[in-house]
Amino acid sequence: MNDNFNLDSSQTTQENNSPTIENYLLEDRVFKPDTSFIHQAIYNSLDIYKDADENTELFWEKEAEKLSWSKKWEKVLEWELPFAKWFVGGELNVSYNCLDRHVENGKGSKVAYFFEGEPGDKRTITYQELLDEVSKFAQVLTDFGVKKGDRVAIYMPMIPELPVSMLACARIGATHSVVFGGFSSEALKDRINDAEAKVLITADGGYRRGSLVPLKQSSDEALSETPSIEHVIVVKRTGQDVNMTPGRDVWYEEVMKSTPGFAAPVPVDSEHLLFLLYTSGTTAKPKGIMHSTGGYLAQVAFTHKAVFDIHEDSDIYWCAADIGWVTGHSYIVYGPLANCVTSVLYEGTPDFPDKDRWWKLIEEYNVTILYTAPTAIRTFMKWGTQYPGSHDLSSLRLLGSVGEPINPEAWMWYRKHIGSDSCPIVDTWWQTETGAIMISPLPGITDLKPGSATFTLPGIHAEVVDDVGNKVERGGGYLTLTQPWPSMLRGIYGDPKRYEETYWSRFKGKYFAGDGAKIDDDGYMWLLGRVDDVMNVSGHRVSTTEVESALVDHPSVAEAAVVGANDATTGQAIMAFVTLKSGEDPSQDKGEELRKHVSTKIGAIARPKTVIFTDDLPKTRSGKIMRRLLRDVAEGRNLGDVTTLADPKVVEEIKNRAQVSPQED
Ligand code: 7RM
Repeated sequence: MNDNFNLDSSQTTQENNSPTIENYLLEDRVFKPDTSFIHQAIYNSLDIYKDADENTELFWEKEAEKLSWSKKWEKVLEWELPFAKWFVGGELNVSYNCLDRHVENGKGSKVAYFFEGEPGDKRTITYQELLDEVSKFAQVLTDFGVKKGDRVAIYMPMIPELPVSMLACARIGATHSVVFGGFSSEALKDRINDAEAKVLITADGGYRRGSLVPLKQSSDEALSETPSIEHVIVVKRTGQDVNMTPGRDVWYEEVMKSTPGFAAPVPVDSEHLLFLLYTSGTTAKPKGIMHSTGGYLAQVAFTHKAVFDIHEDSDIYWCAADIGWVTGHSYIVYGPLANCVTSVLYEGTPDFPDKDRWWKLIEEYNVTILYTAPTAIRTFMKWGTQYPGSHDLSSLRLLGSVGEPINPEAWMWYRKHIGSDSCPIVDTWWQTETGAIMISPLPGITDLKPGSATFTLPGIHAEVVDDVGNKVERGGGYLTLTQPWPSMLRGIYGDPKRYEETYWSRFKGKYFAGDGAKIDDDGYMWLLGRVDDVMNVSGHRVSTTEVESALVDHPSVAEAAVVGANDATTGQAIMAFVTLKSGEDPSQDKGEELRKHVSTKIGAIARPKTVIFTDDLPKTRSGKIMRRLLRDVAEGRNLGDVTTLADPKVVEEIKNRAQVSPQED
C-alpha cells in the first residue's frame, strides 16, 4: 500500500533547505501482509480509507451506530474550534454497551477477563459475572451518595475490581479519575483535589515484584488533605494491616454483601464526562484530560476492532499496559469490552518470579494478540532470547506497540523472537489527549516498514508542518491534527484557557501534538519523539529517535537515549546513554565502535560526542525515557524532582558514570 492516499499532495509549501527536523534514517525493509492474514482480516480493502475520506462525518456516524443508544443524536458533529461535540443530543450508557448488551445477546457465559495476580492466583470472570459485580457496585456507590456528574477517584492495583469500579461509575453517570497505583500519596492528593472527588476506591495494597505496595497507607496520607472525600471503599487484596477510619472507610467485600439490589444503567448525554485522566506534562501542575462518552466509545471500539483485527469468537487479547494509563482505559477496559472480547489481565511485572513470566502467560492462555510498549521489548532484548525461546508462543497472530517510537531493530526483534517471523506488528501512535489510536497500520491492508506507524487511520486527518505551520510533503516537521475526531479530549478540567494555549495556539486551526514526525518518499509517517527533545547540532535539527535507532541497530545494543548537551563549538553536542545486551561488555573501544556505527548509518553530524554505558535508563512510570533528566546529567545540573521516575537509583548511577566516562577530545 504505497499510494499516498491519505496525505493530500496538492500543495507543497516547504521550499527552503533548512528543514524543521532533519531526515537521516532510511529504512527500506517492507513487510507485506501474508495472503492468509489478508483473507481472514476484518478489514482488507482500501475502501475503508476511501469511504472515510469522502465523508468523514458519515464514516464516524456509521461506527457510532454499531453502539447501542437509548436516544439517537440529532447532529453528528458540532465544531467550534477548539471545542467539539460529537453525536449531539444522543444518549447512551457505556456500562450497558460494554456488558448488558452482550449478555442480552446470549454472551453471558463468555469470558471477559482471565485474571492472573502476580503471586499466581487466578480468576476467570464472565460477562454475566462482570455485569453482576458492576451493577452491585454501582448500587453501593449510589448508596454512598454518588450521583451523576460526581467525580470518583480510583487508586488500585491491576485487579478485576479496577475495571469493575470504572464501569460502576460509568453505569450511574459518575466521572472516574484513575490514579496509577505506582504514584505517590502526594500525586494522589493533587489529583483528588483538582477533581474534587467525593469517593476514593482503593485497596489495602498490591503486589509488585514480590513485595507489597501500601496503597491504603498512601491513601491515608493523601486523605489528610482532601476535604472533598466523604467515603473510602477498600478492596482486600493482600490482607496486609491497614487503618480503617470509622464513618469514612468501608471494606468493598462487606458493602457488596450487605447492599441489596443492583443499579440499572443510567443513560447520559453523548458529551457527558466519562473520565478524567491526569497527565503530568513536564513541570506545571498535572492536566486533567477530559473524555466524553459517545465519541470516545465509538472511536475506541472501532480502532480496537480494526487495528487489532479482532475476531470476537476466537481471539484471546492481551494488552500488557497498566489500566492507570490511557492505554489501559481504552484498550484493556472500554475497547475490548465494547467489542465483547476475551482479555488477559495480569497484575505484576514481567520478571517475577522470573524473566519469562509473560511468555508463560501467553502459552498458558493461548494469547493471540499482544499489545505492549517499546520499553518492554527493549528490556526483553537486553535479557536475551532464551526467555521467550523456551515457550510455545505459536498462538500469537498479531503484535502491537505503543508509547514511544519503536526502533527498527527492536521491531525486527519483536517480530522474529515473539512473532515467529510472521505476525504483523501494528505500531500505534496516539496520546492521552487523543483518547484512541490515530496513526497505525491496518494489519490486513498496510505494507509495514519497521519503525513507522505508517498512516493515519480512516477518519483521521493529520499534517506534518514546518515552524510557521506550512504543510511539509516530504521530510521532517511537527505533527498536527487538522480535523476534530470523536475521542478527542474535551478540555483540561477546570482550565479551558490552558487547553487552548497548550494544544491550539502553536498552529492556527490545528491541534499540536508536541511530537516531531517525518514523511518518507512513500508517504509513510515516522514519529520522531517529543519536539522538546530535538537537538541542535551546528544548526542541524537532529531528532533523538533517529540517533537512538541507529545505536539500537548495532548488534550489541539493547537500548539507547541521546540528548543534546550545551557545547561551546557546536551549540549542542550529542551525548548517548547506552544499555548493552546481556553478555556484552562496555569498553572504550565499544564506545568508539558505536560512534562510528552512527556515523556510517546516518552521517557524521549525528555521531555522539560521548557514549556512556549504563545498565538502565531513567523512565517514567509508563516506560517513556526521561531525556530531560539525562540532559541535566549531561550538563551537570542539579537533578530536582525525580519522584515520578521508575527507579530513582538509575539517575544516581548515570551521574556517577558520567563523571568517569571517556569524552571525545
Ligand atoms: C498512548 C500514550 C503520548 C506520547 C506521544 C508520543 C509518544 C505514543 C507512540 C509514540 C511514537 C508511537 N499516551 N508515543 N505512541 N511515539 N510512536 N507509536 O502513550 O499520553 O502517555 O503519551 O507518547 O510522544 O505524544 S501518552
